[in-house]
Amino acid sequence: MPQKALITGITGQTGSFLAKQLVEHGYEVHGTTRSLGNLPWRLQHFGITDDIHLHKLNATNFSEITEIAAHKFDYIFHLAAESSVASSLKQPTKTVMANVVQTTAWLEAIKNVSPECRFFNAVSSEVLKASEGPLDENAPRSAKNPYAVTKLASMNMAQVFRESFDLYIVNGLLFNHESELRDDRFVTAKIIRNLCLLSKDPKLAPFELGNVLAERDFSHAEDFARGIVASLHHEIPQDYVFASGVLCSVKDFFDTAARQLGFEPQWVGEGLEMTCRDGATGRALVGINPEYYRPIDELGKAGNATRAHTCLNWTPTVSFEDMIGRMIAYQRSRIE
Ligand code: GDR
Repeated sequence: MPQKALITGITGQTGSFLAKQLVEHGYEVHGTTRSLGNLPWRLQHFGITDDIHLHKLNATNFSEITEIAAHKFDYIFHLAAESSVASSLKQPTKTVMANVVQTTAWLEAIKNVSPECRFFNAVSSEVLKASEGPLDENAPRSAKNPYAVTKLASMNMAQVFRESFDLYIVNGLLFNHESELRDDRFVTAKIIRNLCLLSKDPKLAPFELGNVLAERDFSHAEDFARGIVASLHHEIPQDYVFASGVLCSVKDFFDTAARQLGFEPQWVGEGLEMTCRDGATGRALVGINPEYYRPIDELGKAGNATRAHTCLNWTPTVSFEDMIGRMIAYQRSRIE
């Protein structure tokens, strides 16, 4: 009998990489989606749409969640969420429903109808407090935006269920994870898409970013998907940081991508007056728009994934440059 796995949020970036890996490993893979009408383009990209059992789910409907959990999966990977910090600032109540109420409903459902199921809960580096040095699972907590508040609550809830009801539950403290399948609500995909468009059309006007001095710890989502699978196969359920350990500013990400596309990025000005031109042609590539700034944007958080290295034998394999190269190649293939 193949092992049965359910991925909530299977049509998203990380859900799709996870689905691909589980299909390749011979699992029977199920997934939830808001609408069966929407084409799951990421699953199509991997050519695995026919291998997936899709379940339509209204994520705040507790009885629908219980019905799906009653299929008695061996593993549930709970990734479905409002995952954009910017969107959470615009729609905090919706974010609470998607991230706290939904997660609690899944936890309650597995406790009631499938207590043997191993459950992964996707949490975020946004719940960790910035401080000197890379942050591990024991780093102090902090939540500076609605998204972070909801992820902290969902992590606390998952820990309470693990300890109170003896369930196998893992929280993954995921630092930024990007890929060719990222959508451009997120800064890396926005940069790649716009630079590719600029490189194709010499007359195109520059685009706009927010705080380019913000720093993040970027990895490839495919590497995280591997770690997430491994995290449910350890002998004890515990929480894991997944991260590269390397800090990089949005500006550094932009510069690396621009160079790979043949531009010579040269920045001038400060704060809202910052702009970047191509040194070879003098053409403006990007400017700053305060609309994209966050009210609070914590700087300098890198992750320490030692526990994942030690307990799961997990190491990232896709380098920063290769990740950007893959994003560019994919984006170019879509716009050419
Ligand atoms: P983040 O990702 O909030 O870190 O959450 P995002 O790509 O949205 O922002 C990263 C940094 O870039 C700065 N920034 C901009 N961001 C966006 N979206 N658009 C812009 O134009 C722009 N200009 C500058 C932001 O201020 C920020 O500092 C991601 C998500 O995947 C979460 O779900 C996940 O939990 C965390 O990473 C870890």
